[in-house]
Amino acid sequence: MDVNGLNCTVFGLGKSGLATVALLARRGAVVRASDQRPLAEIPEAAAVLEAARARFVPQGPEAMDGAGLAILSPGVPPELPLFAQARAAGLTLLGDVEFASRFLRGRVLAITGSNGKTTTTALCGHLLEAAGLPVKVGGNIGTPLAAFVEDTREDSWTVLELSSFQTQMLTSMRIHVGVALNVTPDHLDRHGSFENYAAAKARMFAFQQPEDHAVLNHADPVTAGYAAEMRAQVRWFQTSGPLPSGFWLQDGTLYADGASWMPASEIPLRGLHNVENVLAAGCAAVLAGVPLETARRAVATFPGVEHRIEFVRRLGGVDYFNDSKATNVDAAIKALESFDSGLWVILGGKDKGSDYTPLAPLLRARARGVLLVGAAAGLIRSHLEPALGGATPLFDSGDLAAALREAHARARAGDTVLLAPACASFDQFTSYEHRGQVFKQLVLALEEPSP
Ligand code: UMA
Repeated sequence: MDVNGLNCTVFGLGKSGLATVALLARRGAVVRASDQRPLAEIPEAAAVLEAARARFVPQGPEAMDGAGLAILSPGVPPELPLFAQARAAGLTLLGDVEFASRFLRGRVLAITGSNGKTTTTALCGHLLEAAGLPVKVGGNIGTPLAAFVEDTREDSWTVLELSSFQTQMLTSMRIHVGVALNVTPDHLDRHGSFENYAAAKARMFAFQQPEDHAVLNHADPVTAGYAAEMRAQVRWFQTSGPLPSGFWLQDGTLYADGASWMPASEIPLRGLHNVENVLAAGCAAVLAGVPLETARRAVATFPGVEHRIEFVRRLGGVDYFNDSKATNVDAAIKALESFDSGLWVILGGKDKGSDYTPLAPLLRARARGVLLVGAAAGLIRSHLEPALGGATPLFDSGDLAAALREAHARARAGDTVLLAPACASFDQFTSYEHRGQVFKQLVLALEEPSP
């Protein structure tokens, strides 16, 4: 794509926007950079804007005056009226990934889903690397595509985690191997309905060619439904027993097209959902050219991902786990399912329009107590209290420090304290990573209980 001399406006000056500003400048565009916050509140933007000779403009229709192209960060809703007006006036609006993909060389392996996509993305990168394939990993996992797209090569693979905010904005990007893990309610505050959210994710496959592959979870009704519209070749995976072809789990063994691939006991991650992630990653990696045996050995050495059911410490016989990335109800359910009993669960944060009642059966069966934190605490209590009927006590802790003090005082040897908030972090933290870091620091500062 030639943007030399073109007037371009970038909306949102977080990681993606700033990487896009820099990419545009390297490509000779005349750049304006916009944010709903004043520039003074985004200290990390100043140097990038100066290097790109980009002018800051507040968010509004004027930011696009005379522009030939506008690029939106994932967190900037394209449904805002100012973008509808700009589109109606003929301006091209692209999402950050779609825009960066115009500079991409080589092939793309992309992963979407409501849960598990970060682990699966990191694992795919690990498997391709183990096979000696040139690979770069980025997207929603943390490094925007714009930051490294110019380093891609004709013979390289780009492994991308794509959120619904990013897939929603795809208009041409070709994905050679696309993986859809699952689709459960998330981000309904932004997408408006579950149907819109599922459709946003399905766009990942819209520009595939017949020689490309779609790796779909057969056991998830939404991802299974994607097959009907698919132009690419469908490959299935599931943890619930054999399939005519594809990757599946049966009696503790992972199978690849009918042949035994590896025992589930070799997977160094907790939970059935992680077996699902390994099946999806294995299937995708083989399609990218990784030999099965190489994939098997590499799975066993996968270090896992920070903030995903991450073991922090054992203290006084109590295990502490950080699953700050459980930012929705389904992810929290997956975390609860990964432990048998004796749980002290920290729930809460910023609500995203969720129904928390599906957590109740697992809490009733496996938790000794629930510690509520953050802005959503009252709402979560109102959903859980009737559903739990007093079976599991709920404590109003307010914040993470108080929740940990409470859990630390009450937990007995053999118990597990689990941060699995089921909410976004933005009420008390800058990101789920920030929340996870704070949690880990607090856990590491806890002292051995006196005998
Ligand atoms: N902003 C505006 N106008 C708006 C809304 C936001 O100007 O109407 C501004 C904010 O003031 C802020 C900037 O936009 O300055 C933030 O941009 P952003 O929200 O797009 O965040 P980035 O820092 O660019 O990070 C994004 C992803 N964030 C979101 O999608 C919310 C990161 O995923 C991703 O790692 C990064 O791009 C690189 O691709 C995080 C995330 O929470 C982990 N993702 C959601 C999830 O996983 O559930 C989708």
